[in-house]
Amino acid sequence: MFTRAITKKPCRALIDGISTAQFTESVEQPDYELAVRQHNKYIETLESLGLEVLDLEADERFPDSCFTEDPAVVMEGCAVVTNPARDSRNGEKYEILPALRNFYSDEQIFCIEGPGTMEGGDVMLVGRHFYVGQSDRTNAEGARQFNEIVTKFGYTSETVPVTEGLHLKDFVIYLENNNLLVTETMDKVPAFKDFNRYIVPKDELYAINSLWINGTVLVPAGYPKTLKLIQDLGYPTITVDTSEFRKIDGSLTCLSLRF
Ligand code: CIR
Repeated sequence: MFTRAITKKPCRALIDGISTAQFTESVEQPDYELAVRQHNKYIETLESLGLEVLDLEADERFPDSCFTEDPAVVMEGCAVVTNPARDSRNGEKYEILPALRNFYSDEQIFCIEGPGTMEGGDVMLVGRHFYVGQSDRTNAEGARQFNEIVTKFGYTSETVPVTEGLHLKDFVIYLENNNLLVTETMDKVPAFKDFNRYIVPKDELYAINSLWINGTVLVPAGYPKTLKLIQDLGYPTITVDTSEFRKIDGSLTCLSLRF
């Protein structure tokens, strides 16, 4: 169960966020005002599911800083400040640290150091086991340091390759109850063989990144097949419009740290 989340308001510089347009037909700039409205709605949704949300002030120096999932990984008893791989995002690690200090003591906070890189979008927790995607953003050294840290707190971790785009959780997501939403590629990854795996159709790739919060699943608006798939698994669902974040490769989990 989650009781808290950390989010950060989108800044005006959001329109210059990094984009590979992996979820859109063409490169498009987000509409700032609409992004702010969607962000507020996202927070309201988390609150409606019982979470207390710390919403940090916007920071114009970092266009992608509303994606608080990436500069840290949080868990019971420990928080890891990552070392985001892109120059335009790396400084976000210094900004997330004071926010983490509200909830974790100095003995519970650790940092991934260069040459290790990591972003939270590559880290998926199942029970007390982490799957760490090795991607353009998270390298083997980052995953090694992470493993060393979390094992001290009773967690385990293993790496899985990310070959399809940005982050691990764009291609596989855990919905508790042993259920995974996957791409066809992730469906074949040996590490996931013992899960109930549900392949999301290619034209709804973006909806893999749905978000389990205390029994309910948040699903991005506009993906009817995946919505039905999740509902047929028995979950109550809430659709959330994230169209402006999608334009810069951002999805539901990216917008918060949950613990
Ligand atoms: C980036 O490229 O870093 C941002 N535009 C999107 C980050 C999305 N974060 C995530 O999937 N955890």
